[in-house]
Parts: sequence; structure tokens; C-alpha cells
Amino acid sequence: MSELLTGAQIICRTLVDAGVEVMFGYPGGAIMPFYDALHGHAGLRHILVRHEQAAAHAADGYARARNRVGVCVATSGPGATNLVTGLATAHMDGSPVLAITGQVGRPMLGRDAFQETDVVGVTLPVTKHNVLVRDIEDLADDVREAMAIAMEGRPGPVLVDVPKDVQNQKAEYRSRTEPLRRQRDPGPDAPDDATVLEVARLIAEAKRPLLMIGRGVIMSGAYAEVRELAERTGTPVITTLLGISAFPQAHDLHLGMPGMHGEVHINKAIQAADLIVGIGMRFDDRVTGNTATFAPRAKIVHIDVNPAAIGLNVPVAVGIVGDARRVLERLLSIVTARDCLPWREEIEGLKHDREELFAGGLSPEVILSALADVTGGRCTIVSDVGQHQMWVAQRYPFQRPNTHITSGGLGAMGFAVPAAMGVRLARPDEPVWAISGDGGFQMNMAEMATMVQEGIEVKLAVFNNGYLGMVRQWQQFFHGGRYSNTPILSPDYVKLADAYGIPGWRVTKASDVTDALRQANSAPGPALVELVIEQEANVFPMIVPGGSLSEPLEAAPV
Ligand SMILES: Cc1ncc(C[n+]2csc(CCOP(=O)(O)OP(=O)(O)O)c2C)c(N)n1
Repeated sequence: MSELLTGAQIICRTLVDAGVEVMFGYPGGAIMPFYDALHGHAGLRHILVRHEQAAAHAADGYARARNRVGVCVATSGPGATNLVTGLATAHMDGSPVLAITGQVGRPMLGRDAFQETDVVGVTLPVTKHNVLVRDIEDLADDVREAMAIAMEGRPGPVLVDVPKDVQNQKAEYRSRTEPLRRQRDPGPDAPDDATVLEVARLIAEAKRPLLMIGRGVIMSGAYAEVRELAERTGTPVITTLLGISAFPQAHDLHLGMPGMHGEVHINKAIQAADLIVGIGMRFDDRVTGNTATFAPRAKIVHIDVNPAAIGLNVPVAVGIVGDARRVLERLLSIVTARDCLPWREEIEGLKHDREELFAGGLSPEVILSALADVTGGRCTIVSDVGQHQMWVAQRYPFQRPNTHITSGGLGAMGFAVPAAMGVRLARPDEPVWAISGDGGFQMNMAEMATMVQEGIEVKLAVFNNGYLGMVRQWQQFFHGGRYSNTPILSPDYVKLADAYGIPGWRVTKASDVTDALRQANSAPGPALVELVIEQEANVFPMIVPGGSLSEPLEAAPV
């Protein structure tokens, strides 16, 4: 079946046919034909954000929560360049985002036209694939192909740049009847039997094995398989920052987060382990510390869908390229049962009570346990970047899969508020809390207007310590306590929320936390809670940047 449509209508139809329901964007000159076509498309909901960065983060949040492509739209030049941080965030964390950008008309390309930026050039290193559509006949397939690439293998962002005259041109729209032009990546070959047998043998022989799991487990939905492997072999499980909620926090075999802000006994266990099976994670430097001293006694088995990740940061004894679930299914067909009890007892013995170094007042501990009580664990938490992000990762009792979403690889402040909008649209039936610091919140707080205009029920928690806290902590520890440009003024958040028509609460005392969080959680629509925490609270333990996991700081260096 074919019909004559404009390029702009072709984009809309292609998106509808691909099952897209919602997109986040901001109009402008070079993308106006697309916005005009969108006007008549009831099936496509468009969320008008207040900054294109928010559109990219929101599409990313949506993608992570639904495991499908999230879509953002921007005009050429400044609109497109404003997407870059969001695309880089999605690229680092393997999130499938499609960006559609308007471009100046083809006759103007390369002439420094008004709002012309070579966005394909700019986004080359932060996308999996990008394309400038020069021929209307390619448009529909270019969009389809980009969406397929976004999802296959290790997911990631893609960008389709469409000149304005191509959006206005007419062509026949063909629903996809033939296969995509490009051969789809068939994905990695199944691991050979000998390799899987070797891994099973290493697991059977290890005295001190650990499973270390990342977001790849969430993306492949390998929850049951990881759990089965852990339980059948009695192997303790470590979840990286992006692996949090891939394994129930309260499970006996769950240890917690490793690395820079990992608990001491977890990092010590890594240093004592004789086998580490890394699944869907990439041995990032915040996990390993100094790689020369990382896990000195361990053989490393690395299972990841991205061949480039294997052996990139740490030498591996066995590498398997593949989807976590499929590889684990194979492994489970031959892994023998054991319990690793002496090793688990040894790790238990490494635990020691850590004195909390909060000077009283409102501690993150109190806030996060109150939030867990109030939500009954039935919520998704989207955290921003900084101290509060680490407190959430260390302390919130995540029990359900994929309920913790954060910018891990890029560490982009400003992520939480817009990403939470995307998560909420993907999960309309459960509370979504964005937890930010006073710095990161101020980066994208204008999105409160988007929430109100579009009726997106995000709950906002702002940890206000009056500082860019994580940087202040580093200044305290490593820069002689010189707080250079880290004290940060905040507006009156409750008044600000009120200005947007959002109810707000300011909490300064531990005794008021539960009540405020409960009211915000049950208020209809968006709500904000400002939590005035101790100004110079620090995140412990800490491995100094580039240091060894064996040498944690448990108090500020003097
Ligand atoms: C876009 C961006 N700019 C700068 C940084 C560097 N940075 C990392 S944490 C941090 C401080 C965050 O402060 P705040 O949002 O108040 O959170 P807190 O650490 O106090 O919890 C900064 C500036 C970053 N990660 N992202």
C-alpha cells in the first residue's frame, strides 16, 4: 500500500507504525514542517519540555523504564546541540534513544546558514549511529533503521537529521514490507560449549567466587537467571551502580555496591575473591579503583553483549560476548550445585559496624528509610548526580527489578527531574520519585512547568545542603578545605513549587520527614519535598580517586 505524504508526515507515520506513543521535544524553524504534521496525529503524544536537554533525558528515562526506544525532537542548531548531554548520557549507559532533528534546507547546507550546525558531526562520538537524510526516498527506512540499531546488541542513542526541504517534499509512503536495507546485526554467536563448560568449571572450583552484575542484566531481563545461578552456587552478588535493582537488595546473597563508595566488606571481598563473574557490566573505573591493584587474586569471567567492553579495563580469563539471559540459560544447564558457605561466612566476618558520621539533624539514612516506608517499596527512584545519588544507592532497599534509574556513566547533573518525567509516562501506575541535590535540581527545575502543563505526576525530593556537595567533599578531603565555588544559593523551593501550582513541603527535622513524604506521595499530581540536610555531611566509605579498593577512607582525612 502506498500513498503520497510529505517528509514530515512520513516521519510521523513511521513512528506510529513502529509503535511510538510519546515523544519529548521543542519546536523551531527547521523542524516546523514536522510539528505541523504532528498537529494532526492523535496517536502521537508530544510533551513540550522547557529545554531540549530535558527532552533527551526524558526520552532516556522512558527508554530505560520500558526497555524500548524513547524519542526526542529538536530543531537545528541550538536545539540539536542542547540534546548532546542527553545523548551522551544514553550512550554511556546503553539506553535506546532516537533523536529527530530538523536541519537547514539542502541548498543551504555548508553555507553557515542561520541555525546550521553539523549535528551529525557533533553527535558522532555520542551516538551509535546517525544520519543526515538527503533523499526523501530514504527517509522512512532511515528512521526504521535507526530505531532498529538503537535496540540491537548493546542499546544506545541514534540521531536522524532531516533538512527542512526534505520534510516538505512529497513522496510515496511505503509501510515496511521488505526487510531493512541494511542486514540487521544477528547478534553475537552463541558461546561455544567449551567456553561455557570452562566457566562452569571455574565456578565449581572457586573457593571465593563473586557475581558482579550491571545494567546488562536489567536490559536483558536476566533477573531469574542471575538469581538461579547465585542460589544454586551460593555465590554472593554485587550490584554496580547501574546494576542496582537487578537483584533483590534484601536477598541473603546480596552484598551491595562496589567501588568508590562501596561498603568496606564488599571491596575487601573483591580483593580476596578468586573468581569474579562480571555480567552485563563494564569494570568502570569507579568500580575498580586502580586497576593495577583490583582483585589481585581473582580470575575474571566477563559476559557482556558489547564485544568492545571485554578486556577493555581489566584482563579477563574468559570472555563471552552475548545477551546476559541467553548466556546464563546455557550456563545454568550445566552448573552444579554448591553452597560456598565458608566464603560467605568469611565475608560476614569482614563486616564491621560503621559509625555514621552525621552530626545529628536530618540524615540521608532517615530520609531514605522514611521514603521506603511511605512508598512500601512500590515506586521507581530516579536519582541525580552527587552525594545524594550515592546515599540512595547505598541505602534505599530496592526490591523490584529496574526500579532504580540514574546517570551512571556520564554522571550528568540535571538528569533526574526530566528523566523521571519519561519514567512516569512509561509507568503511569506507580509513584516515581526524582531525587536531586540542590545543584542538579536547579539545572532542570524549569521542567516543573512541563509536569504541570502535561499532567505528569513526578514527586520531587531535593536534598538541600547549600553546597555542590560531592565536589565540596572532594575539596574538603583533597584540596585543603578550600570551598571554591561550591556554596550554592537556592531559591525558596516551596514558594517556587507554589508558583508552578505544585504543593511543597520543607523538612528540617527528622520527626517531620515521614509525614511530608507521605503527603507528597499521595497528593494528586506533582509534589515537592525540600529536605534540609546537614551541610557538610560526607559520603563514606570512599576510595580516593585512582586508589586501591583495599584502602578505604571511613572518615575525613586530616
Ligand atoms: C552537568 C554536570 N556538571 C558538573 C558535574 C560535576 N559534579 C558532580 S557531583 C557535583 C555536585 C552536585 O551537587 P548537588 O546537585 O547539590 O548534589 P549533592 O552532591 O550535594 O548531593 C558536581 C558539580 C556533573 N557531574 N555534571
